[in-house]
Amino acid sequence: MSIGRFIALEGGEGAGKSTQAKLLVEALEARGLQVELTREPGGTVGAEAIRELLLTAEGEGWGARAEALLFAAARSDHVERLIKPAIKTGTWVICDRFVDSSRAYQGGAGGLGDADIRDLHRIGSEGLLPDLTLLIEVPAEQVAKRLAARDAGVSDRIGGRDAAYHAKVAASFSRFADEEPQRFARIDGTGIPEAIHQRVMQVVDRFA
Ligand code: T5A
Repeated sequence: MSIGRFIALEGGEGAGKSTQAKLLVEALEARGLQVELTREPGGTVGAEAIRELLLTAEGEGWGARAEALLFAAARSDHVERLIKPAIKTGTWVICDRFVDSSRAYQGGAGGLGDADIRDLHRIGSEGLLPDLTLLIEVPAEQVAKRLAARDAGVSDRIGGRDAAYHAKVAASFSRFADEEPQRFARIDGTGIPEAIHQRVMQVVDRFA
């Protein structure tokens, strides 16, 4: 049995990650591959419960450190119960966000720094990294239009943070892609979903 691959999609709010993840899964399944689509925070029963605590539960919210720990705890469960077992049995895992989101949001925009987030990831998930990380990049003004059309001004606790926070998230992702070109591929996220999907498949075909 061949070993599976682990591909993460990353980017800011509304960049089109979920849309592209679904199209990627369909394309890989059409090739006869076994594929698991999952997301973060979430993917397992426990991690989905933590997602609720992080994004939508009523209450005063979390401090920066508690927030980072909760993301790391959710990821730990997701990695142990779903991602690693799937890869071992030859499944391709397509994950909508992974540790680079914690690095960009909690580490970069939230101010905790990259070293602490990496430490949490080492402790929680033995430092597992995707084989390939697709960074979908869309100018902020285009994303704002997409999200206004979809959400009518209602966003979750982290999505609703101000433009300066999200600009720091985008700058962090961009820096990660520059620093690790062997793992990251930048995808131009503008245009219609099918055109972006073609760009994704060009990268995946080179990698596979
Ligand atoms: N978070 C997450 C952290 O802070 N740290 C972490 O470690 C992790 C894992 C997750 C939140 O948690 C934070 C980040 C987030 O704030 P989420 O709901 O999963 O919450 O948030 P997003 O990942 O941002 O999900 P979104 O659904 O908002 O964005 P996507 O998946 O990038 O975008 P998608 O595909 O759903 O598309 C958004 C809208 O645009 C349309 C879609 O139909 C949809 O309406 N669209 C397009 N429109 C025009 N042209 C295109 N090419 C389009 N592609 C999609």
